[in-house]
Amino acid sequence: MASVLIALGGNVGDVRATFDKAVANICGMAQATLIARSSDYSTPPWGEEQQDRFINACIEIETNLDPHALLFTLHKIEKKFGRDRANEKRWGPRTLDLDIIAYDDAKLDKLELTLPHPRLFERAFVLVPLAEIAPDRLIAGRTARAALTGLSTESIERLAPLH
Ligand code: A4P
Ligand code: MG
Repeated sequence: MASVLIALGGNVGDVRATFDKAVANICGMAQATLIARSSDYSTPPWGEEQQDRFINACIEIETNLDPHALLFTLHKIEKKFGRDRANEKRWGPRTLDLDIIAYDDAKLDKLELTLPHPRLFERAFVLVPLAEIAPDRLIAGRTARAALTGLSTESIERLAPLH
């Protein structure tokens, strides 16, 4: 079984409800066990600032799927929840974004799949939820806890559980 960290994001529709369903789908479709789930966070839009705030979260799962099969499954789930890659711009609004942050200690450097995620350490919206569930896990030789010391987290807000 591989231990995998996945970042969830979205800013279109009822994102927190989408996350609940997406996590259930990930467990079902990737034959995965949910090991940990962070709180949901309200985060300021990064990259393209003229859009609504995002909701972000992180999960840890265990799965037997290999990294490519897992990515394929995540893309299917994004599509199921209204993601339309053909009609969106980079860093723009979306219903659901599922990024693989780390897959065990795997290293891959392909356009379609880079592991660990190449932009992870620039993004407080990934690191804050990650630090809640895996603060000291070594990813590319660094930890989320240490990486966060260099980033502003001022306008990131932890949301109370829905249920
Ligand atoms: N890809 C390569 N490596 C990976 C990986 N480790 N995990 C490939 C997932 N996908 C990976 O992804 C583009 C391609 O990257 C995929 O086809 C996959 O094969 P994408 O999700 O369509 O690209 P993107 O989302 O437009 O770009 P990017 O750079 O991944 O950015 P984000 O972060 O996903 O951008 N602000 C806040 N606060 N919160 C957010 O969640 N999200 C974005 C979206 C922008 N601003 C945000 C947020
Ligand atoms: Mg993405």
